[in-house]
Amino acid sequence: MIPPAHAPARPTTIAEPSAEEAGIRRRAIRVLLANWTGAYTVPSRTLYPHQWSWDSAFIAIGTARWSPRRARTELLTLFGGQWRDGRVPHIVFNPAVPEDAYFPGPAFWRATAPSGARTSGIVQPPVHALAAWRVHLAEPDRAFLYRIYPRLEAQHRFLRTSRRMSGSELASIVHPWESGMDNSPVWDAPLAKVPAPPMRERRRDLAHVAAGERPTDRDYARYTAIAAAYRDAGYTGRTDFVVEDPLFNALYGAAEAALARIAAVVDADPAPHLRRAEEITQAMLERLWDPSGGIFRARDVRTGEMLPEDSVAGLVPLILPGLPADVADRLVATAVARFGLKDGTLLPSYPPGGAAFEPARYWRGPSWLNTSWLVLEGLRAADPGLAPRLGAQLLRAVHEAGFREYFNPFTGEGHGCDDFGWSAALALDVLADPALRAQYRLDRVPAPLGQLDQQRGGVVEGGDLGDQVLA
Ligand code: 2M8
Repeated sequence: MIPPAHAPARPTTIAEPSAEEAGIRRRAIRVLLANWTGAYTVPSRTLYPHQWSWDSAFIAIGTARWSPRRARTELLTLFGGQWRDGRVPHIVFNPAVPEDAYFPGPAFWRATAPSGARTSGIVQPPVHALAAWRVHLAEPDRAFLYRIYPRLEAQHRFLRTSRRMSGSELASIVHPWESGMDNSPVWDAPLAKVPAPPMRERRRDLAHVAAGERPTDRDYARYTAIAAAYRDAGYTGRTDFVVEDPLFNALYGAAEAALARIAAVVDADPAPHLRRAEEITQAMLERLWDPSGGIFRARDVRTGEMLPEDSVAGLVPLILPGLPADVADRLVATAVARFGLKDGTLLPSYPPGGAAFEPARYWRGPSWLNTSWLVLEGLRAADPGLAPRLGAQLLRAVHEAGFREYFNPFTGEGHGCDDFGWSAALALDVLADPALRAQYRLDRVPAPLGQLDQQRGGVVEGGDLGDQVLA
């Protein structure tokens, strides 16, 4: 029967998405469909027209919420660009895209994987085992795990054998691009020592995004110089930039824990993965934990010194398995005090009180969905009451500004490119969790809990968030 036009909206419970949430979901899937190439998803049709390593992992996590088959394909395609030494390059190039669409393209990197794919020669944070496990949870598929497990193991073997540069259990990165947080103020000190002759090549990013929202020319000249030197050394050894980064290593540890789960399904031995996860957590506590600051910091392996600046990367170890409770508590306190976690603002990539803070420039202050999502995942264990607040903020950002690449943490204004892959994907993952949606609904209605049910057509039945979540 068609309801009369004046009929009140059908009451919904939290188990069912509201019209607004269904709209976010529909628009997110539309972005992922538009960025899908047939075998993987580009981060952006304009700014990043190839396959990026950690983007694909985040995109797989969100894609698993509506098409687990595509999510599996996404990851397996990425591993199609894996090198013989196990490294997973940070970009696998699309041969159909012209060389001048992105700099530095395949002609700069001059690297080809055994599969014949043209690739870069550096890596990105190893979030892939975690992604593979989440994809499996969305739709259990042992055959997929059997295929991807040896590839994930090889990826980690590369980090263990080629990137243990300080002698600790931690992996070093040899380029700021390997951190994923390219122009973070944390890299200013080590980068300042890198000689940077002016670039001869033309930057392509500025054709798509305003210069004030991207790294400076000086930073780009340094990125190019470090990458060229690493390439010319045959993609081995150290560069002028060698750093142990807390985000990279937190994901490395969390990924070992995920590998243990995967190993158990594919009849392999989980024990070595569990042991390594513990060793990485231990090494992070010994080398990167700053007890006076209550945050993890990067260490410059060339000088042996901890770097003076910190960033949201220092909070990501909340996802580490076996993190001592007192350390987790300190991290939460830092997230609240210096990153405004409780303020109803987005989680910035760099603390707003820091001297280098810029709310709209790339990794120097804006909020990104992937780092916020990682902190949210960590909060689930460390402070389950705060996790929904962050989830609600993510949803508000994409609802109000669209699936932008990054957001002003105070105003929510969107920056960088539009229709950005992981922003759409991770919003889908957040939407799939009733507890996070419940908080989003509460935040949307500025009224005391008791009044909410009348105002929102019966969304809240008992006035107790816990009841709804269980509904
Ligand atoms: C950004 O990095 C690339 C270089 O890898 C660039 O600026 O051209 C970063 O935000 C990185 O984390 C991300 O993976 C990549 C694609 O989204 O863009």
